Amino acid sequence: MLYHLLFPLHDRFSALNVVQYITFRTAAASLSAFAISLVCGPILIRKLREFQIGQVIRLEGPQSHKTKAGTPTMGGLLILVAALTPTLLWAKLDNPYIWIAMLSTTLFGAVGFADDYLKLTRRNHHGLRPRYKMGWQIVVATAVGLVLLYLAQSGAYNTRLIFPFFKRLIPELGWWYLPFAVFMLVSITNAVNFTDGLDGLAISTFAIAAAAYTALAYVTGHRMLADYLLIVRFPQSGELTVFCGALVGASLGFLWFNSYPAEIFMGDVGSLALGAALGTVAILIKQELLFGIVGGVFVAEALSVLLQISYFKATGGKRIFRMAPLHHHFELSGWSEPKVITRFVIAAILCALMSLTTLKLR
Ligand code: 57M
Repeated sequence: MLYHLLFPLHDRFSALNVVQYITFRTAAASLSAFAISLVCGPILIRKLREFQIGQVIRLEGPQSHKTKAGTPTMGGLLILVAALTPTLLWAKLDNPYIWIAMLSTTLFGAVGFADDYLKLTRRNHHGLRPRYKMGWQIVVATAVGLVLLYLAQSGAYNTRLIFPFFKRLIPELGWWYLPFAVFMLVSITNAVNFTDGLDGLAISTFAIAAAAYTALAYVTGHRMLADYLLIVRFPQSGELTVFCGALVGASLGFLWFNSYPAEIFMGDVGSLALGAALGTVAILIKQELLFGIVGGVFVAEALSVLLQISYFKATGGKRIFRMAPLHHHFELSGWSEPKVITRFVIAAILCALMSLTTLKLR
């Protein structure tokens, strides 16, 4: 919004010229998001405690989690406000990608909010029935996919699939892109959701992935860099750099309070929204499969669940891991919670760096 208000004045006030640069607006969005988090965080925590909106701990979980009962949850509301407000302030609002990213994030967050609300009112960890929770995620993801197909018809998007490392392998999926996009969006969202099981684990690994996508969005939208790196370029996708910058700032701000020992949990309203934000950006900048590297920690967490459940069913009750997702396995192997988190963050940083090197290794 500020771009549309301030840039027209740059003839009279030359300093305002700076608002035309994505880099400036991304930095401003990131800092604004961080500031909003730090100011609003304590207020929200106080309010959540006042209304006793606290986490119900699952009985079958690790014993060490029992002390977390009652921790204020639904902190994802803070993340959403801290990320969307700066995006509305600093991004060009005539860019359809910005609106797709914000709406997808908000609608997945709404599904998570409904789940959190039901858990709180029922005072147990059963929120939305799994079929409804998954069903609504598929409905929202399908809506996003249909909008992308519509944009593809007008040339503002394309339904090709980009493979990391293989610059000439870019098959046209056509209508098949719809189920692919739905699968990607729902899978990434649930992978982030599974990861949110230790203090600061999901938000810190998310911040690292969002930082990588900030760089990827900038390069994808930058004429010279995209051509030099032979990346499928959409001028519109560059503006997503501002949205990603806001996500990074909001994540670091939430991590301020969610770091061990957590004063607040994000809840499903946060984990589903963050997963959708990452998945939507990955799809919009045509770096869908690269998420396998950028979000390597999320992929490992989700795979550990799939392997654990499949093996459990196949062997009539045996387990591969002490407990899934993966972070619980290491917890039950004797690693302290901060040690699990720190080592997962190190892995996330390595994944993000590797993902950026793939731009050149093609
Ligand atoms: C998301 N939610 C946390 C918090 C957070 C199929 C199965 C793998 C599903 C999975 C599951 O239920 N995942 C849901 C994980 C929960 O966190 C809340 O949920 C929100 C995110 N959705 O914001 O509100 C607990 O995680 C801990 N936590 C922290 N710090 C944080 O900053 O300590 C969360 C955030 C919180 C708190 O204890 O209560 C969760 O774990 O439920 N199930 C599991 O993850 C369970 N695994 C399991 O059952 N494994 C089985 C099979 C099914 C694979 C097995 O290994 O055989 C584990 N999680 C828990 N208890 N809590 C184990 C049982």
